[in-house]
Amino acid sequence: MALGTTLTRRDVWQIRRTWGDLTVVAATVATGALATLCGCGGSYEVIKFEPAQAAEVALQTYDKNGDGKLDSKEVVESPALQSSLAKLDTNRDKAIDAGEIQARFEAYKSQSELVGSTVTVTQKRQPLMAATVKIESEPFMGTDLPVQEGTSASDGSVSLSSSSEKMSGLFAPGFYRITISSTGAADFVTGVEIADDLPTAQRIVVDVK
Ligand SMILES: [Ca+2]
Ligand SMILES: [Ca+2]
Repeated sequence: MALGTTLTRRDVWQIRRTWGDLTVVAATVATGALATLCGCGGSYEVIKFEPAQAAEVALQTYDKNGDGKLDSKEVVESPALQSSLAKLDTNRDKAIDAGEIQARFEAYKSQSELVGSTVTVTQKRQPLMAATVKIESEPFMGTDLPVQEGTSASDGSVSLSSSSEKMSGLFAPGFYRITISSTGAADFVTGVEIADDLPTAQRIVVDVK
């Protein structure tokens, strides 16, 4: 089925349709947030992608000097990887290699299939109203995940909606690019890794410069 259609208890959530070496897993909806937003509950099947392939695509995309790792200059092209460099860099060589990216995608396998995240926009630490927010998966995660968008309220909070209504505010674990647009200012772009084991990524606060 296509994303965006009405989900029923037995529907297959085909988050990944075109990625190679697809693995189908049965996922139990674990988060209360998801159950609430769906008005449902129970089990879904989620198609996940192959961690090694996501890592390989990331390297192919950003490793301009071909040394097999992404240094601080190369990751500028991927705001989410840039924001996660220190955390991903487990061997402390100040760069991200395919194995380090793959390890994160492997870790998601034991985490929730979808993670609920909220976004608040501030400017100089004060709530920024009427800013538009777009959150999209980084290209190495494929093109099937829906874009999430919203506009900040007077308290800076953003109610996200997605082309797949049932996924509004819910994210497959991974790396996301956030673009904030507000009147009279250039777009502000940043990135985030969203995952179960990153509580701060579930309450994203973007302070626009
Ligand atoms: Ca490199
Ligand atoms: Ca490293």
